[in-house]
Amino acid sequence: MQIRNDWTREEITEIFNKPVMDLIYEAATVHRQFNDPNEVQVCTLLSVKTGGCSEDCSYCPQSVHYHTDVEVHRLLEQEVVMEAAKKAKDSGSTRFCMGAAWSRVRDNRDFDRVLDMVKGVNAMEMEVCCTLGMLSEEQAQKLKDAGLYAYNHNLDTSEEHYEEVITTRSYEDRLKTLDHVRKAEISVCAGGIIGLGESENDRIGMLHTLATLLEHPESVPVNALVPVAGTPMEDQPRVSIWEMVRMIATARIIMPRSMVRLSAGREQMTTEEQALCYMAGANSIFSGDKLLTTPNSDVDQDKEMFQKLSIKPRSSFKGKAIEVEMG
Ligand code: SAM
Ligand code: DTB
Ligand code: SF4
Repeated sequence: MQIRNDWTREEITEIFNKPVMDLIYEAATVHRQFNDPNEVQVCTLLSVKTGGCSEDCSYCPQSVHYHTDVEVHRLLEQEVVMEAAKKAKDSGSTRFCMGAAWSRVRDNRDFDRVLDMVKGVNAMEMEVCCTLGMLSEEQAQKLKDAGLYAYNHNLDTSEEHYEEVITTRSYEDRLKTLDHVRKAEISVCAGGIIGLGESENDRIGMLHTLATLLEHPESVPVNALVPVAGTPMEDQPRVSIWEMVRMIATARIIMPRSMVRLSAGREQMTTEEQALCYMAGANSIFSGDKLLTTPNSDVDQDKEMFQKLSIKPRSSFKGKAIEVEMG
């Protein structure tokens, strides 16, 4: 099977709408052609700058536009970040992702400090990832030079549904940042959220945009909305396991080599529900009791789950981007 980036919307719709058993079977079949189905990568998130963000993403507890319980915190000190990274590594994480509640990166001292954090984590031999908002080509290059392995920037939803969710920046802006990341030869992490009041057609639209990028993102996070009190999305109904399975399985079939990350929303899921997601091709998770600001499954719970399912944690630096670099 070939990697394709010429998927049509109709083809993706047909896959997405298959009977669940056929869909999982097909996704699981593709998954084992490209990946070890018993391996899942464990990643850790750290919010290095929390709250007070000027964007109005209506799912996000860190936006200044909404009143939530999140406490604003300026950029963390280097030592605090290094300590958290060491702890993550010791507990088995192979990727460490630093998130900042910034709309965009600015060329200031805080950015220089983030570059130092990237250098520090890179020296610990973990895949170092950042998610800092919009980025210019020059800023992407600076991050690359500091040793950044991956950059996360989500499309969040379909182009059509986008303005129902965010009004302060455009879909085009998001795609531009992804382009800057790609040009700097940083591994791309881009996915979205389900449960934002979008239709199935919107979910298919987002997957279509991701799978028809010139190169697929090496990592595709699928988040289930974590509804947070005070945000406009606080009363959204919880997404069902079958909605997650459909997203993950379709992403796996159309982007066979990408890491598909079962991201936000995992805390509410049973081991059985998660097993369906791994069967459908999810092969990466965030572990640790906090995502950025919301609760998540803790490391011990996940270790127990891995044991039950005989899943091995995937080791670091096995992705395509690095193989290409070293080859
Ligand atoms: N400020 C940067 C940005 O938006 O690109 C980086 C941090 S932002 C919190 C990273 C991603 O987290 C968002 O793009 C969104 O997909 C996800 N996210 C934020 N709040 C969420 C929530 N309540 N539920 C699920 N995912 C969420
Ligand atoms: C992604 O797609 N999901 C992670 C990571 N990228 C940065 C973030 C989820 C955040 C959930 C809400 C919170 O904890 O604040
Ligand atoms: Fe800001 Fe990112 Fe939250 Fe949007 S998702 S409000 S850009 S922190």
